[in-house]
Amino acid sequence: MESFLTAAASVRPTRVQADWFDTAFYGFVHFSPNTYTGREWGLGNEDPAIFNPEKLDCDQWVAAMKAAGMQGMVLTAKHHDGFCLWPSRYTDHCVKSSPFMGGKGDIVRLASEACRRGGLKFGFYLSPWDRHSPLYGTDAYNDYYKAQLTELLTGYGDIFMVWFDGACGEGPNGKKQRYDFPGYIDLVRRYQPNAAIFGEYGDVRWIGNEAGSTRHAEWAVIPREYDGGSTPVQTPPAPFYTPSVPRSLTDPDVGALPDALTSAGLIFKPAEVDMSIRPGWFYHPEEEPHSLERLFDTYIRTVGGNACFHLNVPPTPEGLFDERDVRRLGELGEAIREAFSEPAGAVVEAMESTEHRAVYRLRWAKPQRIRYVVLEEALEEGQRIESFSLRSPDGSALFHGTTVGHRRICPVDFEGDELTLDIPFSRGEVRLRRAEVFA
Ligand code: FUL
Repeated sequence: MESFLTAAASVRPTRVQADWFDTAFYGFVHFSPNTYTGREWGLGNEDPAIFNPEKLDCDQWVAAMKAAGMQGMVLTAKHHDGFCLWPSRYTDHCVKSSPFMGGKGDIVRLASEACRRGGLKFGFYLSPWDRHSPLYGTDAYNDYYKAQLTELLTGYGDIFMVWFDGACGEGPNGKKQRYDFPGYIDLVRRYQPNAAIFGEYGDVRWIGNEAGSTRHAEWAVIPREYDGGSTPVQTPPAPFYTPSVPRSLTDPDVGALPDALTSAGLIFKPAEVDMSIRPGWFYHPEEEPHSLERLFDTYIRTVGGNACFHLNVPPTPEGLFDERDVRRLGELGEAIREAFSEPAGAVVEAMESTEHRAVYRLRWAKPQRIRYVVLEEALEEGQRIESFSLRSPDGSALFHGTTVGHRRICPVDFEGDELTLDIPFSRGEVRLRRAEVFA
């Protein structure tokens, strides 16, 4: 048991995963013929003639995302309808056949160039599920998909993220496809070794819902059973390994001790929270953006909950972000900047530190009202903290938390110049990267 805990405490991220974690908050852009039909899942038989974003302005997208504090953008290069936003050599079901820029346009190029100009990282989503391709459901489809993936990986500069959607429905001939994920992953590693891969076989996993819900305790170190088999296993099988425990990424206790202790071994695979600023992934004029309160709270629970936040903003049929969304993104960025603009300069002193327990004192220069405490573990050495509390000098609890990991943002309401961070149980010796308080 003790040796397994020691091994669990040292499960480490790859450099790609560590860089991805520091990207923290980035945007999603869902854009396709659905933008013109009002659907969420296109049928695959949409006429490319409907796709014509006459006022397309990717610089406007970038400016709005940057105002929110995002550091990257992931564009749906192809959604389930099979329509490609770039002029693919392998199909005519793409921008070539649309009236957009007289068939000479390339939205992947325009978006990636706008990102580079504006200082955002760029990535893409390429739906494996394709309701248009006549090859879908045959081995030839995997070749087609890989050829398209290669076009995107080699033609558009540095890619920070490739997002593989696990959705697998029927194609135009009623057949389902067996996706060659290991083959797709090989291509990403070959052409874009710095790209983080989202999906069952990738570096980053789905949190388990699309509503921005988060767990009581979020672990980046999880049983190998949640992975398709590509991620290196970093521990031996756990002491209570039980082959029959059923697991799903929607479970409430992914990676928690009962889950870890019954696994066949642990991997490092952190969670991404994907949600849309509106109810739909694609633009529907009648929908409104979510409230600032909901978005800000989601930011605190995701970026401040050992996950990354991937927030979708859908362009209108004209190719612009809706002014209502632009305004909301600006408000969100303002709220984030306001909350984290005044670090009190806390000095951290270890009062006690043993293999499984630690106590720290945080002290800052002048008494003031504190609204947030931000904690980070040195994740390159492993995720270790199981539970913690923040206490005022008189011993009263200000906040009870579980995991910390990449970052934990703790909302508090407290006036003073000192507090105690009490960690009653960690899987191994605690290593903090940062502990800071904000007025
Ligand atoms: C899902 C898709 O079916 C949705 O349309 C959307 O793209 C979401 C991000 O992933 O699997």
